[in-house]
Amino acid sequence: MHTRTTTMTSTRTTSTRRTISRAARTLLVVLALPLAACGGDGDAAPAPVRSYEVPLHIDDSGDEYRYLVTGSVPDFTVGDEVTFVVDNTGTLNHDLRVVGPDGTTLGTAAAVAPGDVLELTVLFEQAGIHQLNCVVDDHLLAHGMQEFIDVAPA
Ligand SMILES: [Cu+2]
Repeated sequence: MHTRTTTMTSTRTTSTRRTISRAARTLLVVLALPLAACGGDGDAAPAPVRSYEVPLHIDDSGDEYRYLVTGSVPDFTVGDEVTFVVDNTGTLNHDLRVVGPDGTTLGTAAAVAPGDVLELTVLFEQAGIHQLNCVVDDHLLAHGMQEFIDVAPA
C-alpha cells in the first residue's frame, strides 16, 4: 500500500510540473510579442510613458453632481499612466469608474465617504473621449455625475 501511494503521488507531482512548465513557456511567448512589435520600427525607442497624478474634488451640492479638477486639466496623451486622486468634498458617498472610447472599463475605485480620498490609476492606451463616472446609486443616471476627458494620440 505504501509503495503504491508513493508512486501515485510522484506521478501527480511530475504531471503538475509539466503543466506549469508549459504555462510558463506560453506566458514567455505572450510577453515577448509586444517587445517584438515595438522593435519593428528600426532602432526607435518606445515612446516615453508619463506617470502623474490628477487631483479632483466633488461637488454634489446641486442637482447635478460633478467631479472638478483641482488645478489645471493636463494634456492627456496615449501612453500616460494617470492616477486620479479624488477628494470627496461632497456630502454623499462617491466612487470613480474610467471608461475608454470603445466602452471598455479601464478601472474602478470603490466608493468613499465624505471627507475621504480615493485613488484610481489607469493607463491610456486609446485616443479619444474617456468618461469618468460615478456608479453609486442613481448618481450617473439621475444626477449626470460624469466628466469627459479627451486623450490625444501619442
Ligand atoms: Cu457619486
